[in-house]
Amino acid sequence: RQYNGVTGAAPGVKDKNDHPRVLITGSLGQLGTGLAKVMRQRYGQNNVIMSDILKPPQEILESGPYVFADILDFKKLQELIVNYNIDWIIHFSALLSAIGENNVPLAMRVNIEGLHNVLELAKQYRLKIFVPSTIGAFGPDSPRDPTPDLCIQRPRTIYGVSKVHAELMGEYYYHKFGMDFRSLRFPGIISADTNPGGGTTDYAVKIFHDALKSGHFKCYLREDTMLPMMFIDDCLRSVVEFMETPESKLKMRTYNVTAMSFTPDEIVEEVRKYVPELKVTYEIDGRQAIADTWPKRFDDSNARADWGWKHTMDLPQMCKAMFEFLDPSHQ
Ligand code: AKB
Repeated sequence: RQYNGVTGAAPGVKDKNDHPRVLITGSLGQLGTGLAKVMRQRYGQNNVIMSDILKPPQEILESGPYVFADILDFKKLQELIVNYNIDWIIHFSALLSAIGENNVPLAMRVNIEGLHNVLELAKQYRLKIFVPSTIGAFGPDSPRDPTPDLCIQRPRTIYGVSKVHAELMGEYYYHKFGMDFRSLRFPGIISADTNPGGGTTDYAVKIFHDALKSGHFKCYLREDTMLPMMFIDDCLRSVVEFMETPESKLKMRTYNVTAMSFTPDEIVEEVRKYVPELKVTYEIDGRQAIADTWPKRFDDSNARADWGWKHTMDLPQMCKAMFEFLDPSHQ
């Protein structure tokens, strides 16, 4: 078995966990397309069903099963779970931190009602369920450097509130009904082949596109704003490894995971190694107030100790991978 350069079967996977049938909601977002690819290589092309409310590009249609699914339509989801004989749900549908603030009623419907639908279905059909959480589930009252798994969580965005709700609801269903709920709190994710949509950490992806397209990076966060980050391959691997970890190893249901922390200043310095003439201007907007309440550094020691989480990419390696993908002439 091999994915993203990692070989070897995960420990302790048997029967339906060996080739689970997986439904991914919100699969056309930043994480879903890549995760479907990784999981299809691992569990079989037709065992991973991508879903979303958008018309997919041709290459997605050709890559394996893709279906329309609105997370707010309980019956439709039920039908998919039965018809495709689903074992696991990966629930990616959500409005992120910045966009959520611009449409709070929609964020509440998608992030909270949508979650209620998948939790109830996971309970009814005894599915294993993964719901990502985020550094945004912490707030100004949380310790920020570093932020441990268990501490005060009083986020100030609807996205953060909905993710604390998801963590608590999932853990409640686990304790009450024995549902196999799992969640990882992700930092900002940096990807080359997909774009983030509406987050506070998006600048760390935008810098690469701006550097290559116009040579002028307009940054909406202050140059000294430190946030935790991770390269997409590490993120996708964390989901697979976490989902395959035997229950007996898990001491918690929600874990922090991270790879690095940096500021706009630090990533600019690294990007200038590839694009020395890069011009940078700072035009601070409302996302600064969000970032100012988030962790600067993330303590993921429990994930490392309990189920062997290990990142592989730091800031220089991540930048190298981004340029290699976006502009092969930089190799
Ligand atoms: C966001 O910025 O909203 C997301 C996140 C850190 O959860 N990327």
